[in-house]
Amino acid sequence: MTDRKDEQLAGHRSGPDLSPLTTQQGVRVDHTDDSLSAGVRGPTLLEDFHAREKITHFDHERIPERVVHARGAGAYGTFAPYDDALAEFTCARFLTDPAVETPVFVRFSTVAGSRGSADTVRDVRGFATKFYTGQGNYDLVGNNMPVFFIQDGIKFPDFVHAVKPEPHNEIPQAASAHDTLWDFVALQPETLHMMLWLMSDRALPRSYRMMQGFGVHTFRLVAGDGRGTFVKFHWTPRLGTHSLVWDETQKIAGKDPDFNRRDLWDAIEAGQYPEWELGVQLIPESDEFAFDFDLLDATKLVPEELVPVRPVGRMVLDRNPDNFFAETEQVAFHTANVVPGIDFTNDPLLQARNFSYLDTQLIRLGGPNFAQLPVNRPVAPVTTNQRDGYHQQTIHTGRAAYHRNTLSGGCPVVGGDLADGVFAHYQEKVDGAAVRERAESFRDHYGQAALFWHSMSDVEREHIVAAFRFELGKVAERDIRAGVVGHLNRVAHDLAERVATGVGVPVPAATAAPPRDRRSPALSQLPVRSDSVATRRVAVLVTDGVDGAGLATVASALRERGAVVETLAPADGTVRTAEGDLPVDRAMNTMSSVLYDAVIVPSGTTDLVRDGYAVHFVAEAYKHAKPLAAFGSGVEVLRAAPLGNVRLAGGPDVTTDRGVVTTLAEAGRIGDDLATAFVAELARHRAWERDTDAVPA
Ligand code: HDE
Repeated sequence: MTDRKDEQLAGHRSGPDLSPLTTQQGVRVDHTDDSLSAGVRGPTLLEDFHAREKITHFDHERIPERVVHARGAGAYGTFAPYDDALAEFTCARFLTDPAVETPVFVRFSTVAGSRGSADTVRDVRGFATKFYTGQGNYDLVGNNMPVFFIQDGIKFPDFVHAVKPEPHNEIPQAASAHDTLWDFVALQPETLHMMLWLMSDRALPRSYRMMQGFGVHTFRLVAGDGRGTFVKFHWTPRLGTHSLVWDETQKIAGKDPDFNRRDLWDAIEAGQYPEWELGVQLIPESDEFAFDFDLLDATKLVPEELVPVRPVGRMVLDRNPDNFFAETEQVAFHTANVVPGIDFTNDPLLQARNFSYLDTQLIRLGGPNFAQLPVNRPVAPVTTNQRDGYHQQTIHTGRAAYHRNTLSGGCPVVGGDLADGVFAHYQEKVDGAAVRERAESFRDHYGQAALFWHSMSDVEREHIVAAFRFELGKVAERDIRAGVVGHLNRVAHDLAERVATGVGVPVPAATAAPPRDRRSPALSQLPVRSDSVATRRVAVLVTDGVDGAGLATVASALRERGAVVETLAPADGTVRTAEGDLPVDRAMNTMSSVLYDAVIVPSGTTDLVRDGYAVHFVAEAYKHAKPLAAFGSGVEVLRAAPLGNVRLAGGPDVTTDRGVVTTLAEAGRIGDDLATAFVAELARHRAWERDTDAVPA
């Protein structure tokens, strides 16, 4: 389906066609494999303009990567509000007119790694959306976590220098487990709340399609009459919020460093379009001081129990870019790209961002005309008095590029108000002495860190402790480890104790900490709130003799519900079944259990008991708490794997134990009951109740 943005982009596309090779000047080329030289073994001649142009362009192909968020993946789509319910708060038409479908481009990213780093590292994920609205571009440049590391943008260079690879040896790549980051954390308790999020499962998203997004700052909606309302933006994925486990992410980083990118690309190509619901928390200006934290402090969230999230509209991503560089690399987001009806607050982090994005893009995209790049162009008409500069694409006609003029009849005209769709800054009275001082209301760094910790389920807490143990365990300086543990002790003593014992520093004495009984259930990813198995990837291990009919029953039940089912055999090609040859989707050695959400072993595969790769596949999936199913003699493969004391079926009845679904029913007797039980486990995502400590995988 095309929309206004797509139509606009069409004019810039240059497809593969049957035209002959030319130079940049359009001159046809007779030869491009050998340089022009003086004699076949002689020196290359300067006269070879084609070779020079070809090499020169190549020499200049790279642009600087983003200073943060360098690694990303993007897609186009649309957004539409459900109704006009926000109309009393904002005059932004794209949020209030359900008849308006706004084209969007979204770029997801990791933060610390370079452009070529792996997708599944422990990190925050960027979630940046450009809305090409009829009133100009609006960029919601958010993350998948609702808070941030620091309160004031002046500390951003310090923070980024601490988290990026260390300057003397550029190690480690895309990893926070090193001394400089934790040195920074130990000395800046304002980072603590975000560090708990970073150590949580949120830092290991299963898919960009299964992540929440947050605007982070408190922004302002502005009604046509100039009234302001504070707002926090939330994106909620339709497929639920799901994560990987740490061991799995590290293995994926080697097996498929493009895991999240590929997942987004493949889902869109397959027509399984990712969707998010946009929600808002609205806070009247009269409640600005109603909370025990400051709304302008980006290290704090507004608990959903205090201010519920109101659903506003739906975003669907349905088209992959045509060219990564032209679109995903050259897209330029900016927090200051706002449209009438949306405005800023005095959040000192936001204020710094409003400076930084344009500034960085001037160098990254090579001059002041990057808004003319196809992906960045608004669909709204653009008329400025800005002229010239590198890479100017527009031929401005006329003589008067200044305001006020008579020579162009006074055009372009200036004026109007919000009600006319003209941006007018929110009128806030500002009065204060110039000071370098943090507001008293920004002082508490432990309260919401504790709220997060106490809102987690047991398994999520275990993961957080394991993450701290891993990260601090990689820190060489013991004093830094102890410093961080000291801060954790002020969040919750049990957290500090569990981390301290793992990283070999003394357990500090219990000290005053925030209340343990404050919880915000919305912060936990568990229990899983979506019962969909759509787009879940299921591996079916097969070999010659597999029960093709049983496999077909289970596979079709899964496919009907939108899951992706792939058959993996010791070798590519086909395997023999009683019903004939069955095509194999992948050779097992090219894949790994970590690239799937669940595994099935059908009947007739007992040969796999002697295949270490297959047995490891099952054991590793079990270790990562993934659903497993086996039927008939396929159960033997599960028995060969070290699955602890998990209960397997002793007869034809379907047995489910800790996410493992089995039956000894043989060929022709596999019914819907197996599929139904397995689908229920798959919808649960992981069987966290499993004790997998002893499983060697
Ligand atoms: Fe960014 N950030 N940021 N950031 N940020 C950039 O802009 C910056 C912050 C976020 O896919 C840069 O064009 C400062 C918070 C995303 O292209 C840069 C501060 C949040 C992306 C920059 C912050 C973000 C960026 C690098 C502290 C979540 C990727 C290249 C004051 C709400 C956008 C670029 C994309 C990118 C600056 C803090 C999200 C340098 C100074 C908080 C998703 O301008």
